[in-house]
Amino acid sequence: MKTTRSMRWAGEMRGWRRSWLAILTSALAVSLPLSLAQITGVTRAAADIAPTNSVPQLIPKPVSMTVGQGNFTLASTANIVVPSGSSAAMPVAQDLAAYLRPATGYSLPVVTGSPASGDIELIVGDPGTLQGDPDGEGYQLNTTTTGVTLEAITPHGLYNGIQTIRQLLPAWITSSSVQPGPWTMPVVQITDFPRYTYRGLMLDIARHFEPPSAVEQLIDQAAAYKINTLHLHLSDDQGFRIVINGFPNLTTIGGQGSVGTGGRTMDPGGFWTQADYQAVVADATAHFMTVVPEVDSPGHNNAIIMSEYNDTTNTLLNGHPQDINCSANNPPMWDYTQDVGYSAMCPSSTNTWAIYTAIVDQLAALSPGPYYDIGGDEVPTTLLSQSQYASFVNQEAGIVQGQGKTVMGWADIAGSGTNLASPSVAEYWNPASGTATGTVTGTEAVQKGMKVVMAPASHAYLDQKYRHNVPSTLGLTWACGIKGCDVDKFYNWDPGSFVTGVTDANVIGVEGTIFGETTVTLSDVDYMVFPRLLALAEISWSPKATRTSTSSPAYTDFIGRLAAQGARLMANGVNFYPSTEVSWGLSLAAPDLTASSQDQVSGAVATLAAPGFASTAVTVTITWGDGTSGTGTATGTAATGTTLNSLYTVQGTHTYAKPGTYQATVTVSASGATSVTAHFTVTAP
Ligand code: TNX
Repeated sequence: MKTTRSMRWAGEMRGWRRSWLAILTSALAVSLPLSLAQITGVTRAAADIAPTNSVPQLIPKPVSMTVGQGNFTLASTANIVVPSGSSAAMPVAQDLAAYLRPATGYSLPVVTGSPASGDIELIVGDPGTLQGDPDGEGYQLNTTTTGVTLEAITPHGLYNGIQTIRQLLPAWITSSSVQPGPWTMPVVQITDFPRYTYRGLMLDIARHFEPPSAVEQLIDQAAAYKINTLHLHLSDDQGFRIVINGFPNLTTIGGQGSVGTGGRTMDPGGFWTQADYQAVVADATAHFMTVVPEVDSPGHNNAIIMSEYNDTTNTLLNGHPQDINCSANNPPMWDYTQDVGYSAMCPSSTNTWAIYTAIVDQLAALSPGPYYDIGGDEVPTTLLSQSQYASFVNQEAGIVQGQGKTVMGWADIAGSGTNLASPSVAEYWNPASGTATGTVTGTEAVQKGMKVVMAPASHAYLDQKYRHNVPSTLGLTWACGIKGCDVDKFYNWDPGSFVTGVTDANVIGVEGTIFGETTVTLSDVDYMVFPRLLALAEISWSPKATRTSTSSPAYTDFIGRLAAQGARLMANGVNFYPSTEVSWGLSLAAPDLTASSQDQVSGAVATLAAPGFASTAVTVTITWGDGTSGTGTATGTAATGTTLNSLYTVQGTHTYAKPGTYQATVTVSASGATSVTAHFTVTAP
């Protein structure tokens, strides 16, 4: 059976008023204590009169940010400094250096001692500003024209802070190849910490297999937005993806296929060795991300049933493993479609428990995080009665707790008869809100004292289409209907009041889920995940705001900041959907050039990020610094299907009349976007 899822100062001030106010504001900026300037959260202390500094386009939005005058410029001579005796900051200092070296090309040595002018200092200590921080994930970041100081109570806090440093730098800092810079950051003071402890991304490698390398890329992409949990859906009806010692069939048989797409009955499968899993966990840990393993039960496990149904010689089973099968089909059969709700394992079978005990014990041992997820979704009462279902959940919960882990599962596990309580976690996935019928799993969880992760499908399911038939080849429609779920749906809701009775007293966080029925490659996954994950990252990190309509100031502000993230994602090689809700910003990187011996420039002068724009939709003007100017062209690969357009190469041709050093500029404009200009020096020999 298939379950139904159903002003800035407004206008420009007159010149005289502006300069009069500028004098007053700069006087105030000097004399005002920081705390006063911070009262309104994000403020622009004197920034309106310092045209070099606009408000940094950060996601998630920090708790408090004061923008000052002037910039810090990261120079090739900079060090990343950790105070002597503060080894706790060292790994994160190394992370920062590793993030900044490729695009800057600087050596950025990580040293201990005292910072000199131009250095970035990382301190594990108490900056005294993080009282509201729930778990030591916050940080205090101060940049001046001469240095950067990042201080946090824990290394995790520092790690969150270095993600902010990256976003304060130009978009090209995310590039893996050397870019021209200059690497300036505005003078700011940021006090920041998360609203919620759990900020997750769930990836389904069961419906379509993904190799560890793809998952590691996704980890890096998500960590940049302070996501701290990777929930791995390791098994479902169509595939079982991790080796379990003692049950080789689980992967040799259970891992052989994936959901069929594009007219195929079955796509290729695959599985991870335990060493693969450990490497992914280690990579996640290095990104301060916790892995939550999930092997779904007692339903969504046709792959397990198909693997073990005939495993009569396995000494860990009793010779009659057919009794594990409580599915709609007996004997069971493969179904590589998107069907759900037809499989279940029988709670009364000792073989069921031999299999699940091995799975839980081994995955718990391989996973350092606090949670083990038992799944628990979508088992129709035609397969297991509610009491059979509850007895299954209770028995497996005992195994999980016996391994020292906290039970997590889809909120179905809060149903009648299960004896779960705090700190067990129910993940709320129903799209229903308020007091609608479907919200019962949320209120049941609260009645049991369970903690709740909010993932309402209509606002957090990254596998749903953006718009009607967009994209045409990826995504499902059950949660978002024909209209789809674009960025606004992901942003305009509040986790602490979505379900009546499920409040911030219960909610520990938010999770975006990318179920894998239609997504085959990492590129597919990225296209569905980005940019919507950024909305969830902000909802789960930033302070509560009024996010209830597409015209709310919070949404308008978010969309503006999101526009600036496009170039950042592109430079980082992240595929994403260029939502039409966003006026994506253009970004240019123009290195200095040396002309040919004939004083000629011909070919590439800049790289352009223009998300969602055809190369023919941009206009390029180049002033060559010798009193002449001309047009240029943008070349590259156009967007196709679910692949964003490439970064474009901006080309120009010019011959200088005589040798010299010329200060040139390249300007790109496109309809609906703010023009961008980059400066470069041409040496004509
Ligand atoms: C519901 S949400 C499911 C998954 C599907 C997903 C598709 C939940 C707990 N179960 O089995 O893959 O919808 O969007």
